[in-house]
Amino acid sequence: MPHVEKTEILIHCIDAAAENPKKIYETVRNEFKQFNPLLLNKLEIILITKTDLVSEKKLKEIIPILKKIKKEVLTYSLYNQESIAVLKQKIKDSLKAKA
Ligand SMILES: Nc1nc2c(ncn2[C@@H]2O[C@H](COP(=O)(O)OP(=O)(O)OP(=O)(O)O)[C@@H](O)[C@H]2O)c(=O)[nH]1
Ligand SMILES: [Mg+2]
Repeated sequence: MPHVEKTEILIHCIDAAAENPKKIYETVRNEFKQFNPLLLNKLEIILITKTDLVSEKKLKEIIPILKKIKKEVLTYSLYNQESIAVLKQKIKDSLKAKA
């Protein structure tokens, strides 16, 4: 069984610099659907990545676009320890809630 089918949770990473984040998100979801529609039912966290590489303005544009798709959107940067801690905690909480 492919790893993606075994995993309990999907972290859907979208580059903060993405020009069309909604389209990127939907492209991946469509690939999942074609591969195995059950993947669409899995827990999913949308994660905006590499936030240190974009302006505050860009971040303020991309967050609401993705929040429209899913209420909970997290941000991440390798250079932001707090964002990593929040992500880890969110994964733990989600898995606990699911169990
Ligand atoms: N500036 C910055 N660089 C990052 C960050 N996360 C990963 N990188 C760098 O981006 C490159 C690709 O790392 P990956 O772990 O593949 O990250 P990714 O999110 O899959 O990024 P891409 O492969 O570039 O799409 C490496 O050189 C990482 O060091 C981040 O938050 N900020
Ligand atoms: Mg990569």
